[in-house]
Amino acid sequence: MKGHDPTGKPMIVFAGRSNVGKSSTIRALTGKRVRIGKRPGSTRSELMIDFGPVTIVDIPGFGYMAGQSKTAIEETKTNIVQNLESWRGKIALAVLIIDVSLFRELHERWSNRAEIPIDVEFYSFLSEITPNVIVAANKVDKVKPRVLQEELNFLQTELKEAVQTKDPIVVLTSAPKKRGISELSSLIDKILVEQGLEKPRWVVT
Ligand SMILES: Nc1nc2c(ncn2[C@@H]2O[C@H](COP(=O)(O)OP(=O)(O)OP(=O)(O)O)[C@@H](O)[C@H]2O)c(=O)[nH]1
Ligand SMILES: [Mg+2]
Repeated sequence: MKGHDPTGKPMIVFAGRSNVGKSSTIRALTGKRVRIGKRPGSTRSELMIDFGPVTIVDIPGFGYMAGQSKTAIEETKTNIVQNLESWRGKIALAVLIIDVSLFRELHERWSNRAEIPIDVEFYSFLSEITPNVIVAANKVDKVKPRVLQEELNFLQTELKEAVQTKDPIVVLTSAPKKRGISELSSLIDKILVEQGLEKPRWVVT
């Protein structure tokens, strides 16, 4: 099934670093028992989920994966980028999942090495593929409430700096606790309707 969409329906792609909760978020939205794992690299190739009027695509995480060599990790990333490019015309929207409890720490680590943080790089890339990108700042349950606003501001500032032509759409989520999931599904629906597309039946509304 890799890289091949059997349905031809509009795609909603879920992308993000390994272990941020892409599969968990899809499960919370759709009730489909997609594979979830404790270790990064649980989803090894694109999974196409036929979901009513749309195809939901669970994309493998990029970045670190347990038990994988650096070369293999690089190859996975190249593969993801190529697949997304080849689906360009079919993607109705992209959901970028970010682990908000780790974002600042990872961001600082990459910036200190004079590299573009991978979450931000991917946000720019997805924004080139589609004008419709939603960022789900997931694992919000792991962030201390008193620093949450600060972390969110930091994330929004970094995203805005990366793609200056529009304000980022960010929704705070916790997939296992189902927090923010109905907000996320409403945002997705809004974007689908704007494009004249049909809304799927989410399990959480
Ligand atoms: N605390 C907390 N844990 C979460 C949240 N979302 C996912 N997890 C946990 O994070 C781990 C990874 O979840 P997955 O949904 O498999 O993540 P993924 O992004 O699909 O991972 P890969 O397929 O490996 O790239 C699992 O142990 C989940 O239970 C969240 O919002 N809060
Ligand atoms: Mg996964």
